[in-house]
Amino acid sequence: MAEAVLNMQQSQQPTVLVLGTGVTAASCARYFSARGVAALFADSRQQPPGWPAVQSVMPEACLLAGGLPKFVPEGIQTIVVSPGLPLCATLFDAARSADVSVVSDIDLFLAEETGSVLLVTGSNGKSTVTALLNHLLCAAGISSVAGGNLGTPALDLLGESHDAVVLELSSFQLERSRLPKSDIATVLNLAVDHLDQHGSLDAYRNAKLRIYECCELAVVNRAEADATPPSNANVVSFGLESPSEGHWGVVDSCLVYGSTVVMPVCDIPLVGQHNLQNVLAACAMAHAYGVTFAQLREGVCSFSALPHRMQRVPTADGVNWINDSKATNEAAAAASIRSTSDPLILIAGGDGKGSSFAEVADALQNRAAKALVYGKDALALRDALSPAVPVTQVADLESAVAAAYDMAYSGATVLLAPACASVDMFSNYAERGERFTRLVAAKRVMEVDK
Ligand code: UMA
Ligand code: ADP
Repeated sequence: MAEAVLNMQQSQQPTVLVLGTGVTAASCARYFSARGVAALFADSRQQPPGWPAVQSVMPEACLLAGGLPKFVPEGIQTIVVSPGLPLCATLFDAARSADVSVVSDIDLFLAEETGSVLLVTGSNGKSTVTALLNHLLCAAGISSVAGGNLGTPALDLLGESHDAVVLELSSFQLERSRLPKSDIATVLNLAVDHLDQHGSLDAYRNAKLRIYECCELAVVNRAEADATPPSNANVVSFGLESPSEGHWGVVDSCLVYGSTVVMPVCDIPLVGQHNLQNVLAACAMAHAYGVTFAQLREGVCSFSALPHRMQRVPTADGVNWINDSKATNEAAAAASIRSTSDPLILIAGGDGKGSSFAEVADALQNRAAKALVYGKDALALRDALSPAVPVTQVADLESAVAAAYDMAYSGATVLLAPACASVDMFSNYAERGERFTRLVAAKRVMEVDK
């Protein structure tokens, strides 16, 4: 139970309780203060790091810190749940009995958004597809904005003028939302992730599939038998093989829509088969929205990969150093490993979120590869990968880069694809990727000095 109420200055009785004090909570603070509604905030931590940012928007707001309430505080009519905190059954039961609505920031957003809504979820490729789709729409002259799990919280997009909005949604945002209504929605793929929080693959899948419950058009990956929409949904599919008319695929190294050739695969400026799937998904959604084939071609060719996704780190040593810090689960790392060539040195490590790393081991089978592992789940990684390749356990990312530098020679690839979250040693994947890039750059300076 919450121990402290900080700031007793609030003059207006709060009618909204926001659970969490992170980026989502700050966007809620902006949303409610713009509407003259007072909110109360709660966080399980004694001194939540995001509270000052929330307070700067709503200086009079109160915080219940050090625990989440088990009962609905007096006067509260709505509870907004942030994606990152555990679902509190006792509070939600109490809310139901008291007729208090429990919503997500996505519910609040969708209730007010007047433009077209395109939703993207999946285990991997969400950010790439969200950014690419937004780029395709903008390049075709459609005023579009993007956000959600990718950067800008959904509520902060409401103020911006636009015709379409592309939202990346996580399983947590979908699980906490009531009715994720949209014009076009996709589940890109399903792989093992976040088992530590969802409890089972079924629960994780069910959360993701909610995106199809109320969409006008479902864009479906033909290779994902477990990610199908309801039988009455309108469907456009994509896949890496030849498609039937009205669907997306690949024929003779060209990206096609039915029997229409849209562009050669070699013109796509993104690395790997996984990115080809991402391009197909984004094209399927943009085309369904009205973007022409010529506009799609132009848009795809002018798109640059997001940072920390298969990003080359320039060096003079002839070694191909790649920062794929955003590969935060085993399926992502496996996809990246498969898009590199031998000889390969893989750097992996961090918090494995309960995964077995079997897919990473599978991707390394029969490769001229070695692995360097570090972090919270280094032992589990070592045990899983050592039947496939020689594995060396090191203390941290710095030691991993130093060891890779000693092992690698011209023509080799060193791939940071951690297959893990970064939270055991870094604030986030971006900090991890930046550290890697800096460490590699420092080695380059040593090389020049030699
Ligand atoms: N926390 C507590 N106690 C609380 C509340 C939160 O300990 O009472 C901790 C949790 O460990 C959690 C962290 O605080 O991990 C942040 O939780 P939050 O709900 O306040 O998160 P926000 O800052 O609002 O950011 C969230 C998304 N974060 C998560 O879902 C963990 C951001 O996605 C998203 O950009 C933002 O909303 C805007 O929509 C980040 C992410 O890592 C990038 N997402 C995961 C992923 O992509 O795999 C799902
Ligand atoms: P997300 O937002 O879902 O984490 P990103 O677009 O940021 O997805 O990509 C994260 C990582 O996932 C990439 O660095 C790559 O390793 C992997 N990845 C990207 N797209 C796919 C895909 N379609 N299938 C499998 N893995 C992918």
